[in-house]
Amino acid sequence: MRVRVCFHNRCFDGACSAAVFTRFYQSAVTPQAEFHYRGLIHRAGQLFEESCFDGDENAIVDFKYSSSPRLTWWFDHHQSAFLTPADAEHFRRDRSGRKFFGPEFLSCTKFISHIGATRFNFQAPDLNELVYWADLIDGAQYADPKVAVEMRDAATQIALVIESTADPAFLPRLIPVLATKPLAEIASLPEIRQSFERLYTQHLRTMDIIRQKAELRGGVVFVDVSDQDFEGFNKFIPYYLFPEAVYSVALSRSDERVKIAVGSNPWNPTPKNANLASICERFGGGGHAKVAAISLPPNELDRGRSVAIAITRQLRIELE
Ligand SMILES: [Mn+2]
Repeated sequence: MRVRVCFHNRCFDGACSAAVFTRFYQSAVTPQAEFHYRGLIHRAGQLFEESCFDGDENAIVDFKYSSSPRLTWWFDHHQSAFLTPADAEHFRRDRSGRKFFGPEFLSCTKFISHIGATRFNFQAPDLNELVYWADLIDGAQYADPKVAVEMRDAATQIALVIESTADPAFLPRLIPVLATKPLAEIASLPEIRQSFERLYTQHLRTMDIIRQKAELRGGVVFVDVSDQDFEGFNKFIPYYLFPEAVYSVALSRSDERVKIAVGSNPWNPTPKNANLASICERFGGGGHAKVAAISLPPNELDRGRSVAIAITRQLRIELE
């Protein structure tokens, strides 16, 4: 039995979902299966090619639904799991008992382990640690920004490596390890250790730059790093450096886009009434009420900067 597992690429929850699904399948269906993993990314237009589903069984975890008749298992927890109303309808009509949607779950990893336990009598107490951390990381439920920014825990170190990998063979190699070994042991593997150290050095450098460039005023921290050669950065850095910040607005630029990231500080108790998704939608972006973003073409830096400044001003007024 050849099982193809497609998972959300470069995402801790995506990789952990594939690991938990593997153990679930071995326990609930057959231990004699051969697993093949493939990471999927969000992109415009068609998400899946039919050739993705080349197993005797084909699963998708932590990623959008596909109405392909070749898809036999599906687990997702994203609000936007269905690309079209036709896909949602196709799922609604499914009677296989093998496709599951849990938008109330913070992580797909926890969702798979929950469905496994409640419907298939699947138990794997050695995976509790993995499930716990996937929920914490994917749900951004950290007790304080130190856990997310200082990355002293094995899980957060592995997450940094997973999120930054450019090697398509890395996660297919790591998933069976996540499925069977404790996180501390995985974090100390030379391949993980070395990548983490390199990435963490970069992360510290990024933090220095943000510290120098950030402007905190009226409860909003504004960061313009568009002259730097890094695009995204750990979104908790501004709150780690500036706990008084209620909101953050960051302008960055890469070869692909100019990005304005807008977020709110989950550890600052000040009431937050702004809906950041609605604010970003006005400029062609979107997201969630508490974290949202706008992407512009890479040649529109000036417009990006004026949008970022306008949003910063609006949020400061909101807090007055
Ligand atoms: Mn997820």
